[in-house]
Amino acid sequence: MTVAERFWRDGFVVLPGLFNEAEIAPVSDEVDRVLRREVDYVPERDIVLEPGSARLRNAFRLHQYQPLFLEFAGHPALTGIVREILGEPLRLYGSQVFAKPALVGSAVPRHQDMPYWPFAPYDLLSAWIALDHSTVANGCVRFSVGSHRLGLLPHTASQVVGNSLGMVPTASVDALPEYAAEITRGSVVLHHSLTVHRSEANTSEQARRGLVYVYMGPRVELVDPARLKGPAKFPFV
Ligand SMILES: O=C(O)CCC(=O)C(=O)O
Repeated sequence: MTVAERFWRDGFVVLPGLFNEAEIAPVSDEVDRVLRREVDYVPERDIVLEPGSARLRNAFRLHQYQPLFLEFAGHPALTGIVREILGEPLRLYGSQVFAKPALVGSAVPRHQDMPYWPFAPYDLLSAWIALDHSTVANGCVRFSVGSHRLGLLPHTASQVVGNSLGMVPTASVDALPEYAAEITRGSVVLHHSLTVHRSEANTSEQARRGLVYVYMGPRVELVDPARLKGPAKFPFV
């Protein structure tokens, strides 16, 4: 079964060791500079802190501010597989860090990504790139297997800073198995825009940084510009 076939069967697919250390290190080091507030190119509106902490939880739209992040989004090892899944031309919608710092990293409520996004149709996917080994202990992302087939599900305000939407409890999702994606640094998980996922708090001593790129398939159009945060620029990758 091909990677694309597994993606469409389960709604996600793990790509173990997609990037080696030499490939991941420059972008990982730059993420660290963002997290340590050593760079001034990320505007405050694109930064979210962990509740009650000075540690960063999220940094959004990084490819719009630092060319390194845009360049890495076009890495052929990744875009080659994303093209097989979504087709081409491929455009980049988003880039963000889910930092999940040691001890204070907060949980991400169960959600689909699509309710956040002003596009149609649903041909978008996220590439979650592990910058640390990601384990159950430090709050790896968990995917409801096959949930992308359930269509758009009801969401409501979550009260979680950085993740404003959470899914309304839904029996059809509860009935599905959940896969905890324990992956090593440099590995990637691709998930569909309708795949239900979540992560638990990081109570461990190990950080769990994830860099996420969102890719748009060829048919995707902006249908609700008022809901777009940032410019309506979606670079080809
Ligand atoms: O990194 C996490 O814990 C959550 C990731 C997520 O929600 C996403 O990539 O859409």
